Amino acid sequence: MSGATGSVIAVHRGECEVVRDGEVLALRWGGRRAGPAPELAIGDEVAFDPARRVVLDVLPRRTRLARLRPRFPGREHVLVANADRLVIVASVDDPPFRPGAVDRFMLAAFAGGLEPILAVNKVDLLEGGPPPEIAAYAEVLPLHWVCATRGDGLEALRPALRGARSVLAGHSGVGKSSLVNALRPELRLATGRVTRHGRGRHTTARSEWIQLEPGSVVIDTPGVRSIAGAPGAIALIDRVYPDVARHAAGCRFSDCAHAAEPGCAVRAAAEAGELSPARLRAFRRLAADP
Ligand SMILES: Nc1nc2c(ncn2[C@@H]2O[C@H](COP(=O)(O)OP(=O)(O)O)[C@@H](O)[C@H]2O)c(=O)[nH]1
Ligand SMILES: [Mg+2]
Ligand SMILES: [Zn+2]
Repeated sequence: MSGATGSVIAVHRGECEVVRDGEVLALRWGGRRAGPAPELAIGDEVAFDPARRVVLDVLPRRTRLARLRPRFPGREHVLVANADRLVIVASVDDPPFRPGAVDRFMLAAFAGGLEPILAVNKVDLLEGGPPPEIAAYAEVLPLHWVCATRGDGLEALRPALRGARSVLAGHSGVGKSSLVNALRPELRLATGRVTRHGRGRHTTARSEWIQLEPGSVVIDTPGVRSIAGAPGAIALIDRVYPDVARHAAGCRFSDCAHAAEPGCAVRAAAEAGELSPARLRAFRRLAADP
C-alpha cells in the first residue's frame, strides 16, 4: 500500500476532499475495515491510496469539537477534528451577547482538547464603554474586541491564529464569516442575515476550510445553535467558572452543587458580593444540563 496521508477539508455524502501538499483530491471510502465507512469530520487526518482515490483509514484524532447526538444517547457527533483552538465568536448586539452559549462552547473546547478564545464582534454597535458582563470574560480566557466591518482588533487577533488550526464557532449572525473575510478580503465568503425560517440564503451552509496564511487554517462553521452535551464535559466545569470554583473549597460538602445545600460557601460569596450572582446562575444552569 502506498502511504499517503492528508487532511479532510470537506465532507460530502459518500465522498470527501483531502488536501495534501496543496493539492486537493476527491476520495471515496475504500478501507478494508468491516462494516460501514467511519464518519469523517473536517480536519480528520486520513491515510489514502492516491492511485485508487480511496481513503484507507482515519488516523487517531488529536482533538475534537464534538457534541452528543440528541437522538442517539452516548454517540458523539464530531464537528471538527484536530483543531488547536476554538475561537468563540459572539457579538455585543444583534444578535445579543449570550453568556450561556459562550460558557457551553468553552466547556466543549476543554472537553475536546482545544484552547478557547473569545472574539466579541460588532463593537461598532457599542454605545458607551464595554459591558462589564462581557469584559469580565478577560479573567477567564483570552478576549478580543473586534469589528469585522471597521477592522478594529483584527491585527491583534491575527497573531492568535498564526501557526494553528482554529475553528470559528458561535450563533448564526454574529459575524464569523465576516471576520474571515476581513482577515482575508479576497475570499469573499457568503455573509448575511438568517431568515426567520433559519435558512439565510447568503450564509454558511457547511463548515469551510480556509488557509489564512501558510501554516494557519481557520474553519468557518455554520451557526451552531447549541453545543449541548459535549462528551466528558461536566468534569471540566471548574475551568469554565474559575471564579465560582475559587469559593467552592469552603463548601461543607465536597460535591456541593451550590444550589440548596447547607454550608455553601459559593452562595455565601454571591450574597456577600464577592461573586457575581449571574455567574453563579450560569454555572448552575450549565452544571444541570451540560
Ligand atoms: N454592525 C456590524 N455588523 C456586522 C459586523 N460583522 C458582521 N456584521 C453583519 O452581521 C451579519 C451576519 O454576518 P455573518 O458574517 O454572515 O455572520 P455568521 O453567521 O456568524 O457567519 C451580516 O449582515 C454582516 O454584515 C460588525 O463588525 N458590525
Ligand atoms: Mg457564516
Ligand atoms: Zn457550594
